[in-house]
Amino acid sequence: MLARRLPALRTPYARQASTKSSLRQVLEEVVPIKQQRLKQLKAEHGQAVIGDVKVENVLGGMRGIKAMLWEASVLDPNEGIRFHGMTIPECQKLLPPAPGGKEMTAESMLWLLMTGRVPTPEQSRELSRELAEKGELPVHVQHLIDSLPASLHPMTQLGMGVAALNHDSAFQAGYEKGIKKTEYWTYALEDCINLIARLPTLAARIYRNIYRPGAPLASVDKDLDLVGNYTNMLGFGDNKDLTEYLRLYIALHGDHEGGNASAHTSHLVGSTLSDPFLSYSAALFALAGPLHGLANQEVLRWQLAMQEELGSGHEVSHEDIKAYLWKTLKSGQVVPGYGHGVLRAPDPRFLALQQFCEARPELLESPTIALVKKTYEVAPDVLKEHGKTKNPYPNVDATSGCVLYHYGLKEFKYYTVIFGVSRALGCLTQIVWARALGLPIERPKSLSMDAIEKLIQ
Ligand code: CMX
Repeated sequence: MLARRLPALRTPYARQASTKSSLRQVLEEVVPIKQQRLKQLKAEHGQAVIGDVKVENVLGGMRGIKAMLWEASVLDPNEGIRFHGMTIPECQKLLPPAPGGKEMTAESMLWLLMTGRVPTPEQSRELSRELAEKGELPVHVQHLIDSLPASLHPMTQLGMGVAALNHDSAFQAGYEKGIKKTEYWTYALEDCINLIARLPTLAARIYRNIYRPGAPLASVDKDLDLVGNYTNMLGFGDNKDLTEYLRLYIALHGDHEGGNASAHTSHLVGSTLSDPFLSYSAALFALAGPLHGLANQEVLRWQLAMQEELGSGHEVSHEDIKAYLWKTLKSGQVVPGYGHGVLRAPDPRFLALQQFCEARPELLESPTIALVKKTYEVAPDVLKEHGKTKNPYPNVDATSGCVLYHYGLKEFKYYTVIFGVSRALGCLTQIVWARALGLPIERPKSLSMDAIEKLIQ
């Protein structure tokens, strides 16, 4: 049995603290353990069968095919996401918040995703300091972003900015110099940390240029955490509730296993040894699709149109919302924020964000937040009756935007950019591990209809 043969290697280390102060030092401890574990898995169980492939899987967007190694998180259809085995409530309890705050920080989540260990408050703060020190945007990227028209979608601008950051890629420079395979991950880590550090600065510059042209842009404050700086640069630094909300949102949205379109894209592109900037830039363009990350923008557009037609969430009846849902479905559109490729129950990320609202009476007074809540009370039954979607329950996007809207961040075309800042945590963690574990270039087999029919015969 696998469990008996690999006892030492299978010990979960998620709750063990480490005395090392930097992320790199802890990774230097953890990487050889996982490398050994992978070697053993390959040698002893390389031929074990863990699933089969039906024609419907091939025709159905590869749903259900177990085809990728992704260490940081695993998604259970009913229970939702676990990060190195930890649920969202466990992360909320155990991951250190920013000084003076209550919600886990992006740095704490990044530390957990990368190392599998819960950081101490000092480790998390040390990482905040490192990110803040590396947070300034190179001048050529500032010029590039400033030259773009405000009418260009913020996600296009973000993807372009991230790609242009590869000008300073340590991985690319190292590869050209001929670094050894065993060293790849350390160069990838340097790029990933630089990218995570610069994403808020880049994302805030895009926001300022499009929505607040001419407004001053705060510089990175070395004493703030990543999200504290991001909110500050967006011009909302005085709003402690919004900062806390964004900390929670960015941490819990940081990873959702590997098969989703953006995560899979960054992994695929990274597998060609394209550097982390180019790999994540590609992921952002997958995130920009309305069936994936753009859904948070679409949810708010849809909710506001409903509010315009039916009235505030406090006044509208369940019957009216039902009729509105049917109108959407009958016009051939999807109900944004509902359904999921893997989940078959309400998304625990949605529930955690709803709990954030429940704890703040002023949020419950918001007509839009009330409408989201009332929609949740009727939409699953309508979707069940409609009978198409395999998951009639809300995903995280059903609620994420309405809180931003309430706090005054009303430009919903920008919301996917915030998702993009968040998802870097998981995608870039995977890039570091893919290089540390020496994972090969991805190359699944495709088939024509002729070839499939021949196989069936
Ligand atoms: N409203 C109406 N119809 C829906 C639906 C929804 N919310 N969700 C799924 N369906 C339909 C699908 O369009 C599909 O119809 P067809 O057979 O006519 O093509 C059918 O139900 C079966 O789809 P499924 O297997 O349940 O769902 P998929 O895995 O194919 O797609 C997802 C998953 C998320 C793209 C889909 O549920 C959807 O479009 N939801 C709305 C958009 C959304 O909220 N996206 C955000 C997801 C979270 C994220 O990735 O960030």
